[in-house]
Amino acid sequence: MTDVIEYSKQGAIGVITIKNPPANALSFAVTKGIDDALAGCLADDDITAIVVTGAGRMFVAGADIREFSMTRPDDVPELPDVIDHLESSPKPIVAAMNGLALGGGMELAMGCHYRLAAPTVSIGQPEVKLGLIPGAGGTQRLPRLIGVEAALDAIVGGDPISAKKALELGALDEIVEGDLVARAIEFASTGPAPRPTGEINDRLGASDAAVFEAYRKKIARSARGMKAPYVCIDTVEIATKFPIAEGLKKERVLFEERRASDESSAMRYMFFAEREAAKIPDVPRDTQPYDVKKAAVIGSGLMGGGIAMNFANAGIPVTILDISEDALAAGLEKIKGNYAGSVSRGRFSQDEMDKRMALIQGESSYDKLADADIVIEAVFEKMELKKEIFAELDKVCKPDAVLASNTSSLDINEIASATSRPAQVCGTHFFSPANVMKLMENVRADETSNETIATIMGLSKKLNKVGVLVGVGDGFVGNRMLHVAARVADFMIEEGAMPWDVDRAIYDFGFPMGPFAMNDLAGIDVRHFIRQAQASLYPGRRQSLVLDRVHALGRYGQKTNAGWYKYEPGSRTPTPDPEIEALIKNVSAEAGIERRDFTDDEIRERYLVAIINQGAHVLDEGLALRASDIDVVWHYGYGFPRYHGGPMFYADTLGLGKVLAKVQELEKDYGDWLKPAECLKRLAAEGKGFKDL
Ligand code: T1G
Repeated sequence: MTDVIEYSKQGAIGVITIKNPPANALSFAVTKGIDDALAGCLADDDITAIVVTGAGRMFVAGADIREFSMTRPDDVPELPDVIDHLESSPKPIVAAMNGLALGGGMELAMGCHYRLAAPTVSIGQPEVKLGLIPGAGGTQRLPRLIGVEAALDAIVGGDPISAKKALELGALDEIVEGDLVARAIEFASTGPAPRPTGEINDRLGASDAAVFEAYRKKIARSARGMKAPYVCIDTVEIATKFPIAEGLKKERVLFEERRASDESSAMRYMFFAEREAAKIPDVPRDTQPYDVKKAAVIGSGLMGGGIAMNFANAGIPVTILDISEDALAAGLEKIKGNYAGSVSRGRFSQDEMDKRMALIQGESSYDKLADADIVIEAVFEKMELKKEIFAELDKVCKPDAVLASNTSSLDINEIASATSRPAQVCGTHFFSPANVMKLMENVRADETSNETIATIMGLSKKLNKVGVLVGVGDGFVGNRMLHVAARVADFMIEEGAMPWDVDRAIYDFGFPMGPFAMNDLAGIDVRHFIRQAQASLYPGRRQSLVLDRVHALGRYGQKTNAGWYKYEPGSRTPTPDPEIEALIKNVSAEAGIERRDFTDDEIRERYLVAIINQGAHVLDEGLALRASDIDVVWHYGYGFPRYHGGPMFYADTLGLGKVLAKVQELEKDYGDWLKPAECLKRLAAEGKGFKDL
């Protein structure tokens, strides 16, 4: 017995319990402990059968991702070998799956001969979300249990499967209400014959190349830029072509290749980065947050409606306040339309929609907000208007209500000054569309209390968002960086590229869309308004000429069927527009700029380096706690491709010396927009990366 593996004898049944909180990850110690306990059971003539289970809320959440970059000690067997030892045991082995069985955890369960599970269990092979493939038999045994099609869905998609569905598919033998281990012992005591999963071939079906080819086509869009999803398909196909022993060998080779890939190191980094973001060094984990049982949103526009939907989706009653009855009615109608769309797409039932709609109340008078635990203001970006609203909220809301602003860049300290409760004032910057995008930039103002911070960070999780704590500064973190990169994109089209050239290059890097298509979606008028507000912040710097000209034509983007692109009425498909091309060329000529060609690589490099350098400035100014927080912001706020990590991780892979040299080159063209950040210069000089901060 070790401190991570508990062993006990229940009559003639050996019970091996994994106790490695918080996730029962298969660390080196756990892997060795299971193998040693199994060997003990096989050597003990009194033991006729074995039960393997987990302590706590999980069975096993997978191999220990933290150890992937470590060297396995000589006395620790490889996980696939331990699973082979289980499978080839002459004594029957029953997995008593008390909780989540993911990755190596599901592979461990499939090495057992039978699988009994609690009703709350989910199983899955989420390795693909780490840029991996299952590496301990999952691609070879799961198809044998549940068939090729279901196995492809599980392994290529990586999503969990409920116990009920897993039982239907054949991955489980029984769902046990009540005492799971007792039932597993009883089942094992009946002396079932060992049933090696690898020898079950009747569900595999013939190897039909067309099935796999079709699956490769099916994932082309979602797997763009990635390799792991395709290698998952290849390895499941191997299961249909080779006996288990050979298939396992081939799987292992392909797994090691994935584990060594940049794609996987980036995705493993992001797994921990988003968990790290939830940890605020000077806010103890046991800080008591305010209870959020009732919410309110001020403003029933696109953002206010989207924010309100998040609360309803989480089962929290929410009041939307708008002093305009018409705006309120329109806002509620928009929410209803959004939910109806989800119902028509089969995402949830009409009954579920009705439940969520019932949680949303429209009101026009502030006194209805007296019992709200949190109020999120989501009105137009005018400081005076926001201060009036916060002063009113301060009067009507209960003393411990949290008052948050959804502002995308305004000074939360100034907003807080309009209240008598600055400790309970903060920012909660949702990204549009607020009911879809997962990022919440939670803004800590000078006097925001630990309790308020704990409340909004906990609320992010409750709303199924990824919360990142940021400081007060123009654009906070994400937009602070985007604004510079967007200007560099503007300058490049004034110097020779076209919007569709820039968008192609940035799309090919892995973003869901390029900056100009994104601007057409969010609205050129919005960006133009922000630019005007910012003009005083950056005196003397080069300004984008072309944006003003497009805005002056009333081309605001999709909302006007014309922006940087043109759009057929009702269509969201951007089409390059000769009118824009002519306008841009005129702007260049008027500015005396001699246009030149840009390669896609040069466009990508300039755009990304602008993001990276501004991220370094954000760190210098203390607006983000860590470089990895910036990466989380960029993945969840702007779709930075996870297989490149985030801008700061990606910069480290390029080498900061190279990045700094490019920044210094661009500084010649773009002045202070590309002034090298202090931490970038320091790290580059020391031969270090942002990970060393
Ligand atoms: N390895 C190491 N640490 C892990 C871990 C893992 N597999 N899973 C969770 N943790 C830590 C996590 O970092 C956090 O730590 C704490 O546990 C609670 O996690 C051979 C090669 C299981 C759905 O991809 O998806 O098996 O921050 O905050 O929200 O083929 O954790 O408290 O210090 O996320 O309730 C495959 C990864 C691995 C599953 C629970 N398995 N984990 O979510 O808690 S590769 C996975 C998750 C593999 C085999 C291959 C989630 C969860 P800390 P949490 P949660």
